Amino acid sequence: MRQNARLSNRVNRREFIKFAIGGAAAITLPTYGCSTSKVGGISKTAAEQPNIILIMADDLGYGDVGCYGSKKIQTPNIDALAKGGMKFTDYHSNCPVCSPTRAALLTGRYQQRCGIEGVVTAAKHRHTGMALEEVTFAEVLKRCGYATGIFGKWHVGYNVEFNPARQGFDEFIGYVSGNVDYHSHIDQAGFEDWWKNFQKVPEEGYCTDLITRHGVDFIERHKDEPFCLYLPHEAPHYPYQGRNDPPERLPGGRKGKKAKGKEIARAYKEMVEVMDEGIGRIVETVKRLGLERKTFIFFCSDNGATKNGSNGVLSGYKGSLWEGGHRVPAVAYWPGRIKPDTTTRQTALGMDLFATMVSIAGAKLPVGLQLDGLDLLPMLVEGRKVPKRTLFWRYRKERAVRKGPWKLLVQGKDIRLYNLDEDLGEKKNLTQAEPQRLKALEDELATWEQEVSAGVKLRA
Ligand SMILES: [Ca+2]
Repeated sequence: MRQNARLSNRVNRREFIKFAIGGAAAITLPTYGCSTSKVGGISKTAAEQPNIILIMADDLGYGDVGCYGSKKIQTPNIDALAKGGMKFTDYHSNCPVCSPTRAALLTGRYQQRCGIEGVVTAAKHRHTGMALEEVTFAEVLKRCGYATGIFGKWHVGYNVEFNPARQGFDEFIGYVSGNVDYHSHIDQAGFEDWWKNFQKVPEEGYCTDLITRHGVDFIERHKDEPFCLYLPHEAPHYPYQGRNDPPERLPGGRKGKKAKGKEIARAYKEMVEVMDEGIGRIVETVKRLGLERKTFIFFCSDNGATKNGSNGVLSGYKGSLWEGGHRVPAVAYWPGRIKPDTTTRQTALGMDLFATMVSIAGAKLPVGLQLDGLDLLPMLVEGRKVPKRTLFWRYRKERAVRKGPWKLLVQGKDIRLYNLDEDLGEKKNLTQAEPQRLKALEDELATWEQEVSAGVKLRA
């Protein structure tokens, strides 16, 4: 390893060595490993490396979960994780839509740095995706001895060249597009989209149940070694289909029955509840195998709900930078490490999970890699405050900046300033009352935009 490598936003490609995988094209893995130093108060030896399970819902809103106040939807298993762990009230996805949130989650950096600023669409099968030189948490954990698996939605690259198996995941079963029919697994553009690593391998079953089943199987097979399981669920993203509903998308481009009106509300509730049931099965598996105290479980959503779901008291929906677009449910669970039944008001973002997982594993980052996200472990296990910072969102013509309780929201020519401690619903615009604060946040935004966009070619 070149210890004197120049620090750069991107890891220099010469830092990588080539590995062959299953006869397929070579993949690249960075040359780094594990640390035995104490991180977050935890001493890491290979035998003691905690397992990591990251479960993410798709389009689940701030008001769609029982412990976040939903009266319509029952989520006893997510609620139990919150009861036994920590519930976040100020956790955010990095973007109000799918692909950019996932790029940030996977890389621990603002998605703007890798050019995934919009949805990687299946519509035209555009040959876009997250570049392989981007370092994912799976690559870092794999190099540190972890078995890595992803079961569910990928959505940061449609083509095989962008497959999760080329981004550090030993095992991938699921779909690469933004959504599939829950039964036929046909994507929005009419293509079958159910993969086992590099191959399309059809599998019968309801999407949510398959994701759970493969997750349980992965835990059982890897119970004797450290593992990192990433379960990006489809629920409750459309198409709105319960377990016993007919397929909407049929082979040959034929159309089946599509849910409308009250059927959508009924299906939506069922979709969340089946996912919750699956989360219960994952937790039950961890307990049954005696892994509960050495397994960190994190649950979150990838963006806010659409109008078919609930964002609780928040304004706005998926696709906007109102709080409802990106403030989402999140729960961390780790018996013996995270104090039960706690609620944190600390602000956290999806991109923080990379640094947090690295810390939990005692892994080393490749030389030159600079994460934007922060390690949340000291906050999770020791109750420390997350260091003060300014956070940024950018999606289409919208920008948002958070600093403490203050939020700058720019939507085209509309500029608003809110104090979220006093006004979570973003009703009272304070731009007139706080001109200096407004100017300072605008300046920070301009600096950030310049910094993240330097040298980045937009891919999506
Ligand atoms: Ca989504």
